[in-house]
Amino acid sequence: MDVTLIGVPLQIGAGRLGCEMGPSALRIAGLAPMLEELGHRVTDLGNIAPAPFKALTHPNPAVHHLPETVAWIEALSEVSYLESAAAMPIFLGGDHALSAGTVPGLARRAVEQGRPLFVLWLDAHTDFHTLDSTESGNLHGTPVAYFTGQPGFSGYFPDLAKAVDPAHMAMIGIRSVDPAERAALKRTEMTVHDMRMIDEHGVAVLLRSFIDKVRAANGLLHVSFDVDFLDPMIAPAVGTTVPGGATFREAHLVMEMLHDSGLVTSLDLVELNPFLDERGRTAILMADLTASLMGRQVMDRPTRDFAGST
Ligand code: 4U7
Ligand code: MN
Ligand code: MN
Ligand code: MN
Repeated sequence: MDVTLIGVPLQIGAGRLGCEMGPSALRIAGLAPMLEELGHRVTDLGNIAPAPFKALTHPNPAVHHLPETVAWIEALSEVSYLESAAAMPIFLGGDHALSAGTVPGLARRAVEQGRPLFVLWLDAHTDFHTLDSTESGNLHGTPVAYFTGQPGFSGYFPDLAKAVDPAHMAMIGIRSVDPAERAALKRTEMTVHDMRMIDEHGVAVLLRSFIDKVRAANGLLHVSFDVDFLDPMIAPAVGTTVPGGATFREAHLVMEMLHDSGLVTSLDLVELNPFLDERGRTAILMADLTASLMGRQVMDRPTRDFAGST
């Protein structure tokens, strides 16, 4: 497969600085050689920069870095639209506000290809705040509300060519939802699998039903992977740690099943804050998980597993 790496040194969407170093850490962890070893052709485009800023203020006084974030979203949606034409883009974040740019560009690409865009959101959080509802004002908590077309972004964030249908999304790993997000999500058809769902059913059951849905619709599948999906014991390099996250094997299984589905067409790796890491272990884990998504496996898979299913 042709893979394009795109560094997004964006950090102002988060509450603490450091995600700017994320793209470097993922590169130093050896992401490109790992993917080449799996037989992919990898092109690293280097880091992108934001569009020029325009002055912009919002009545919610908590909101910060709005003009800068809008400038990143503008640049990113163009890059994701262009780079998804012929290759699989992997966006090396950078905080999660970057998905407010990558996803709308991919949605525009999907329209052109006449296929629906599906989004798998791997995160402790639902990132479903509007500019009005956010209390922290950290815009990495808003991308999903924006790209699914919730009200309140018009005149601030760029107009969407096409909103993502909430019914085409699944969230897995959720364990921190603010009251305003919870209320707004209830009004949508979004599939939200919290950690309890993983505990009760196992992550494979939840993911398989989503994969089946994407396949049945002949959809494109974007995966947005927030480091805090993982348990902080194995992935400390994140500013927004929430205990009780996905284990090492749960996360690898998600990636392995996604690989076998053959449906993933783009990926965000977000929220890595190398300033908070322990000797690069979180960066290396993110690179290893990406390798699993791109085909690395422990043993070759038989066509049928022992339970008889393919
Ligand atoms: B991330 C939060 F209040 N909801 O709005 C907020 F809990 O991209 C967290 O998922 C947002 O890491 C986390 O600040 C955004 C908070
Ligand atoms: Mn997030
Ligand atoms: Mn998160
Ligand atoms: Mn976070």
